[in-house]
Amino acid sequence: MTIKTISTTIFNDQKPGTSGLRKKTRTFMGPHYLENYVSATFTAIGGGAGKCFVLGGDGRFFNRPAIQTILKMAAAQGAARIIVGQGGLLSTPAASHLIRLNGADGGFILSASHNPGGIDADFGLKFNAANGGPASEALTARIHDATLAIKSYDIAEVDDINLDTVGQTRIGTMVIDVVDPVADYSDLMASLFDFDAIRALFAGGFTMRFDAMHAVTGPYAHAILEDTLGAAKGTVVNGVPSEDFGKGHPDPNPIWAKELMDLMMSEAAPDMGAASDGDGDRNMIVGKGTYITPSDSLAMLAANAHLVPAYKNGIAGIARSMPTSAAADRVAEALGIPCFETPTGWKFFGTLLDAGRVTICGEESAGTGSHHVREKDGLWAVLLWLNILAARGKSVAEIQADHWQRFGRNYYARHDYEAVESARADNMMAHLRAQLDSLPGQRFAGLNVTRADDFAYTDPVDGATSAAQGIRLFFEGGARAVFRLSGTGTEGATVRLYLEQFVKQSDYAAPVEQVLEAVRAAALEISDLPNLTGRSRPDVET
Ligand code: VG1
Ligand code: CO
Repeated sequence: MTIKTISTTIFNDQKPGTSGLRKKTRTFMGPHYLENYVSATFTAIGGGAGKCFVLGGDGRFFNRPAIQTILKMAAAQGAARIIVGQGGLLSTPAASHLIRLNGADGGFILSASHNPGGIDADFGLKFNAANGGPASEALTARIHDATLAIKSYDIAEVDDINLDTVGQTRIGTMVIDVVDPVADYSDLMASLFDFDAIRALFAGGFTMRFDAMHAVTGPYAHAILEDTLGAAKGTVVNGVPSEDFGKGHPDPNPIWAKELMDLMMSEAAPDMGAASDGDGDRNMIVGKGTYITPSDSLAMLAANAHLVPAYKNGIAGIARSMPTSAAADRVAEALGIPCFETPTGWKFFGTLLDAGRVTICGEESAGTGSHHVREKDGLWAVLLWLNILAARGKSVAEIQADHWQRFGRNYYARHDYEAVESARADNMMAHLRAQLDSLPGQRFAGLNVTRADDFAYTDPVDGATSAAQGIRLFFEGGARAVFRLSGTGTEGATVRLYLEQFVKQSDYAAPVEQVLEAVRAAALEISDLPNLTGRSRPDVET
């Protein structure tokens, strides 16, 4: 094996965001771009010599060539072993599991998650640590620093590796194990849930549609839902991963999974609908005629988890990202367990999970997960719902109605203003920050501001601090508005406005838009968003 040292120059834009580095695919395909970032990652972790890594991606365009590059660079580092998903495929939760199962030193996951794929769309690369979870902020900072200091990188000069056959090959002394991407994950799921009860549910006529959105979860859902649990053939749709996700947007929400939503709101609806995202870590849950918001799903799963084998002794605590609704907080209170509020992004849950302080975590963006891996997990959430439905013998809508009766309802919506000129978005955030001290006591759109701050977090386990994580505006009467800028986009800035209103009454029939109208109007007035961004309405409302 010949190792070549290639000289390179730095790129100024390799700062990882909420979840790894995301750029236009053509940027990643440009000379040295991927290589610089991979080399910087090796530098940041003290080199790859003698180490074991997991490697795979969501199957989007450029997945395979990127895997070949990383294999050759790992060989040049002197890595001992790489575990690669067959065909280069691994869902994010499956990669997290493989890291933990094999005691690997970390993993490279090629995905831009919910962002569209294709040569003119997006690509991404995340590095996960030995606990199976996303790189901490300290590690991503070291990677970024290394990207700004790089002068050269090493790569083995060898032929491409066959990724399509399960088995072992080598580059020099580095062992490459091409593994079935589904098998170990599927065993893990079987160890958590009462598969017999779910099998009986399907055998009893329960119907479902799972929309894999042409992304990585297809093979997992086919194997687990249809082949193992006996859901009817055809339950899984769009189940073959495609490089451009069927030209779709693999984001499981009512807008991008519209076909599924339309079916679920029609006469022909099956008992449950579900969808997952590009890399399989997000989920959407829909009942016959009713949508479960991700924030509610987190709360409902936490409230019912004890009905499922893996959580039968109860859960230690719940963590939710700050913009996620407070529905889970009420469950934690009722269970007498702690609830942690973290910044956006799964990396903030890792220390809490590792320390055993929480069992279930979730985000409003359709991510839910538990201590079984260190990532959010789409199919896990679907199986947890199925197990709860089987245990309770109730429908999705009934579980939702029961939950609201017991805990009240956190009406919730997220409004995204996409591809806003960055300077204008920054200006709007600055305008908000400048008012924080003077807002309490003022009245907007009929709502009194009780508190306003810029969310800052101190990790209760390792003491790491993260400032400026989003502007929170609290109003009298249980309303809250949050503003933050997305850290996963690849064009301009995306402003996210999260709206919430807690209601406790006898019925919850009022439409979401109506309940949230006052807090929306107040948030827009305070931020001056329409004027400062030039946008009169959001691009996506979920
Ligand atoms: C978004 C979501 C966040 C999620 C992140 C990665 O981040 O809001 O909750 O953790 O995507 O998810 P942002 O910074 O754009 O708001 V995934 O499934 O796209 O890796
Ligand atoms: Co994802």
